[in-house]
Amino acid sequence: MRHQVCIIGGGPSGLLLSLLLRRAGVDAVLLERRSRDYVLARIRAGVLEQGLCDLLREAGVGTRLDAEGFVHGGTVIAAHGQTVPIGLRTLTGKTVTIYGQTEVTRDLYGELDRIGAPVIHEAEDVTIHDADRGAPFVTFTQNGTSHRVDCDYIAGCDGFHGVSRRTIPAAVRRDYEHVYPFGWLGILSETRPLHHELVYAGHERGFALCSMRNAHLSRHYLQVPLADRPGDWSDEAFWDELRRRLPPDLAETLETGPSIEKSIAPLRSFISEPMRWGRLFLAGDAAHIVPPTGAKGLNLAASDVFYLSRALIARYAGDESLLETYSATALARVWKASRFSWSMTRMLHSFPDEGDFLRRMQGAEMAHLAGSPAAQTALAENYVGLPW
Ligand code: RFL
Ligand code: PHB
Repeated sequence: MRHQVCIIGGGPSGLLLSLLLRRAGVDAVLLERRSRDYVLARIRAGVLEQGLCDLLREAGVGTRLDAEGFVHGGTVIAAHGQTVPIGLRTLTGKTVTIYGQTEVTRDLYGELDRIGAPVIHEAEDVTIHDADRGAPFVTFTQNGTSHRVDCDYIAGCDGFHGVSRRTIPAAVRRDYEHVYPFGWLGILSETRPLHHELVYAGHERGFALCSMRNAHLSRHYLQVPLADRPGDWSDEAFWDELRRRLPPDLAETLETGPSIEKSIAPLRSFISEPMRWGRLFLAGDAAHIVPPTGAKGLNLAASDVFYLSRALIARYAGDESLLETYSATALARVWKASRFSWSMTRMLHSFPDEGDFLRRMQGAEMAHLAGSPAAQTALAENYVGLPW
């Protein structure tokens, strides 16, 4: 088969790119390794920047987001005895929207189906050929049959463990990585959210986050040692530990109940440069990973997709210049969002091996945040998302 663009990976990056390209008349096929049910069972991000919401509307998938998403004009940072409300709307004029990544993915699949865009599931052994030459192609197998896609460009949207980044030769690629000595244990429960805003809590026992999906569904996280397994944590142990890490007045109001999902994710900062090799372009987690503390992963994937969709659409209108600058443009924003995610992680987690000095520095940082509107504004402008 022949298509102008072959997109590898059917997570939010690949799906959104496919839809934006189709809307502009660029013909793209999407190859996803897993079944649709598997992709839709993954529970991940929940905080969408305004830029991502606008892009979803532009792609024609804003209806349910606008009806069911919760617009948040603030967030709360609590640590070292201080509870600091960050007025996102007041300080920046912008908001974030709570709408699960699972729902974004479901909406994107629905729209791609509706317009008849080609999405191929359970594509195994996806292999990229000749990406550094004029006529690239991608091979894969499905139900034991081999297939070949000839194309002009390949978009590597296949996440951190995908094939696209690894296709770029080691001599060309430079990876920057920082692995944190802990993970996040997350649970989903049919309980009332702790507070009307998200609460990020730093405590000497470790970080905690109280988030939500809707008025009756909460998503909470605890910092845990890397060796822990979800089965090590009973629901009761989770709630007890969460209560200990929250400011006492908030802990008192915590509603508890059985978990309906429980998982642990390791934390990592990772950036691979460049995001382009010949006719292969990386987007989203395929090129970079941030720790979830700043809620930036999905949003960074969206800004990559914004730049890449614009560049490919311009190319088919006769202008290649945006493809030439794609990697540098995307990476400039990636580094800034990675810095924010890293600094939020440093400020709010417990680093047992780093001793009292770091703990006092974290205290000083919280005191500065509590007393300085400028510091609150800096946090807010990063949290709502830097301009694209
Ligand atoms: P994905 O979602 O990993 O999708 C990649 C897709 O590629 C497929 N694939 C392949 N397909 C074909 N051939 C291959 N060889 C393939 N290898 C892989 C995979 O099956 C998959 O379907 O990457 P994408 O699209 O770039 O999207 C990135 C986001 O999923 C990710 O950044 C966020 O979920 C990160 N994240 C958060 N981001 C936010 O912006 N706000 C948040 O609040 C937030 N919270 C989170 C998060 C991530 C978490 N985890 C578990 C990593 C909370 C958590 C707990
Ligand atoms: C979530 O709701 O899953 C969530 C919210 C904020 C974060 C990370 C995850 O920073």
